[in-house]
Amino acid sequence: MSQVGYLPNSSKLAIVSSPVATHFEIKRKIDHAVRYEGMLEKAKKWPLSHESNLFHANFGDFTEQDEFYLEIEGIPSMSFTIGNSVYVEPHRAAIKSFYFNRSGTSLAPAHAGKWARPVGHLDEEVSVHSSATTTSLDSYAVLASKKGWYDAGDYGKYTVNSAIATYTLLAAYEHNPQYYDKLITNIPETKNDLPDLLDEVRWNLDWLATMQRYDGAAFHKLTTLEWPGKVMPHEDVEQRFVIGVSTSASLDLAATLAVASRVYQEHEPELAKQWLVQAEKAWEWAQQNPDTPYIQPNDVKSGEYGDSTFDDEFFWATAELYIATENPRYLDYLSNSHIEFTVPGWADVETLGLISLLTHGKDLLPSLLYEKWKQALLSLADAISNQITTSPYRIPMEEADFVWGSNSVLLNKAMVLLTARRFTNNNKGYLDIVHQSIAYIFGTNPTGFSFVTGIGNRTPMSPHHRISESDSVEAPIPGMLVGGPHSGHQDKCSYPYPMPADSYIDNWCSFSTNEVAINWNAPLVYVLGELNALLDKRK
Ligand code: 9MR
Repeated sequence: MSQVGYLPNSSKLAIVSSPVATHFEIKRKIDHAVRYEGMLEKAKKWPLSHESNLFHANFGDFTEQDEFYLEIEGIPSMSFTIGNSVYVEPHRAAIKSFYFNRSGTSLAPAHAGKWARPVGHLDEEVSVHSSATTTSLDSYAVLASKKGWYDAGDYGKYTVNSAIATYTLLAAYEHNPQYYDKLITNIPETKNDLPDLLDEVRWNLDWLATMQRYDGAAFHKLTTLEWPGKVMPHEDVEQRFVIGVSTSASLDLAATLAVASRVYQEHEPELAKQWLVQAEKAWEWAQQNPDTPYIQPNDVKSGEYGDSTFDDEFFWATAELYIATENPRYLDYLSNSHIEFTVPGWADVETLGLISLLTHGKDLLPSLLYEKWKQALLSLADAISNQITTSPYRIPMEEADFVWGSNSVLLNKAMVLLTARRFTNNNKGYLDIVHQSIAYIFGTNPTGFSFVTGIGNRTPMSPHHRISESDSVEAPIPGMLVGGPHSGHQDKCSYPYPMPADSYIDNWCSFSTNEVAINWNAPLVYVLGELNALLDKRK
């Protein structure tokens, strides 16, 4: 069951294994009155999980709002809530987790409670690694590259991953500004004029803007040479470096700063202008250097975010720059592109550009092109929708989706469905799949875990997250989505259930299933925010 509960008008499915009974009852917690009854239905076997005897208790048409429990003979009863605000706190916590992962600042008890901590990684004097030097910028140079969010369980700051995470949060804002204008997350900037989500994202944009070399290229990442120890930020005092430059980082920086220039235009016009200049400079650099992959130097151990195809980054950056400038040279490029649109991920970003073009481009694009791209988004959404029949959980997840960070694959699919919903009358179909996907994330999955720290009654307690592991607080930082099941087992931990959808353990050891990352949390924010905002509009 979903451990956070269900929206009244959403699909609702409990999945139970090997019941002796044939029917189920839903009882109200306060007086044990039976409020709903139904027959259990045999669910198909999922080849990606060991569970073989699964049954559905489908109560989608039960819309009463209260606290309930599901009762099935021979199985411990399961409590749940139905209410319009079940996603409000999870959503706020998912945003707040970015604050908890800020680099270069102390967190005060007033904002961080028991997770208050001293400042670490000021990054006022970062070295330039030999992989990023030029004749004008040698390895004796030091740069300031302050602020930003830690990428994940490590303390690195990576341009490529930061870009998609930042875009996704800005898209959340752009698609529902009225909703986010009111949303308070209790951060140091809460009292200023900017909405809290934009304050949070600004923390990372200020850093991202420093990741541009004087010639326009973007540094690929900022990390230590080795992985940091299992220590708090202020205890990790190894020298940090900007490392490598790449076509992907440069175009991702271009795209993200172009998006930022339109979102912050009204609040910060000067900054918006500067970001746009930087974005065009990064795009120019990529034109001159269209095939510069990041190659991990021998003395560097931190994450790679390596990529070798850049058509998608070109499409994304060009789309955002066209929206920002309306310069026909960008439109020429887009009109001649034959790119295929896929589920977004850090290495596949063309669909982010598509979403922006459809959201902002109606009056900027020739109508034929606009229609063609609209159809492309709907085709992608329909292809995703067709995948739900493969699993008893009715989620669009196939074997190839169980990669490192599988939970984010599902949420990025949900984000595609929610954006497609805006351009079609298919309201119910896409939404049902999104609700099922959220229920999977919050516990309706073969592991029985809600995959978000602190949200639910069985949640990750030992995520691969250095702060949570090395502070003295038992509970991890709340609101963080773990990567989720997959059978790569790169960490060589011991997995009792090795099949792809079962392969998850709640252990620090498991960096391939139990790490957290900003690009995984961002679509969680997007999806919960969109569902909350839809309800808000109906009030
Ligand atoms: O999310 C990344 C995943 O797609 C890759 O398969 C994996 C191995 O290269 O790396 C993941 O990203 C990690 C990054 O390299 C360093 N910070 C932690 C990230 C999450 O595990």
